[in-house]
Amino acid sequence: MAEPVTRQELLNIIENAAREGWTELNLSGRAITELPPEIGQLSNLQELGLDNNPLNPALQSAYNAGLDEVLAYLRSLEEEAEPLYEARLMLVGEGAVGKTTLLRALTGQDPQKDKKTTHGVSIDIQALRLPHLTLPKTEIQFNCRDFGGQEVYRATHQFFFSRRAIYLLLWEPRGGVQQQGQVEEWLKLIRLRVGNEARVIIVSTHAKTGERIARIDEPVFRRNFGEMIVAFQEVDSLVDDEASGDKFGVAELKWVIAEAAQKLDQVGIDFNQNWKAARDELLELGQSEARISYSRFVAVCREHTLGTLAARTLMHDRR
Ligand SMILES: Nc1nc2c(ncn2[C@@H]2O[C@H](COP(=O)(O)OP(=O)(O)O)[C@@H](O)[C@H]2O)c(=O)[nH]1
Ligand SMILES: [Mg+2]
Repeated sequence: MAEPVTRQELLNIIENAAREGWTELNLSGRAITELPPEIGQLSNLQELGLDNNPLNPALQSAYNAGLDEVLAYLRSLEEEAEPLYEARLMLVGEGAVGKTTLLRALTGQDPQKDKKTTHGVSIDIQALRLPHLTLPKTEIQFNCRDFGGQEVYRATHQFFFSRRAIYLLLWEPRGGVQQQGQVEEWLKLIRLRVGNEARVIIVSTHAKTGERIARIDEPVFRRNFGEMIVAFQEVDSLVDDEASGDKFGVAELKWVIAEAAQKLDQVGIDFNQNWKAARDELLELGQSEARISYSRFVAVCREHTLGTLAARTLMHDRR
């Protein structure tokens, strides 16, 4: 039996085949679920063997129908792939430093209206769209997570792991001298969970209350946490800023968030639109149902013709 083939090996084979004008390509029994769209470039190809592979259902049915169908399927994948400008925005910090209020200010909601207290197990997920700073007509969508109470400590493993995240680490300058130590603890926790590639914006709230008691030593933080720290920002989520129409410091914070997100490797890479559609449907289900059963998950993936590989990445991304 032939060896399983990696995506890179497949691309190398295709490159060879293109150069040498192969008319036949046998990839039977190579543990293939998806094919790179590049196969479509093999203009001399007359026979393609894909037997005994765990092909994704869409590819399998195309294969059953013949080579033309496979090529049409691969073309459709290329057409539907679109860059995805999306990131997570994680609001972390001690209780009552202003996470919920800032999230409301960022998303243009009245900060004090029907305020829900965020303690216990709640995680508030809100969408925030910011214009891309250099690409016209492009927005970055942020899925923001505001962790209520102690939940963040318990949920750490699931919720911290993300390569497409920006962290807003909030602290309250009125809170006294222990603030510096708490900010440091949070940075350590983030580094532990995410690694040095985590991107953190340190935000002090209550900037306009005139009661700044605590200071944090920015050079020390920069020295100890290096690249992780994107910026130090100040906001007051309850005070209007005439010039921007946002709350004080929030317009600038949005700018810093957008800029940091644009630099993330995972923002703006091509994503299959079926994947995105399935993900959005699952997110929606997640709003109304506490748990989504495995069979329901599979059903949604099938409906959007996702292969097993794509479904698996989706399962991770939902966390
Ligand atoms: N003046 C002022 N009050 C704030 C600010 N941010 C939060 N607050 C108030 O501080 C309290 C705690 O805020 P909250 O957002 O619930 O904190 P969380 O526990 O971190 O989510 C609330 O009464 C808010 O109205 C701010 O920037 N300025
Ligand atoms: Mg809160």
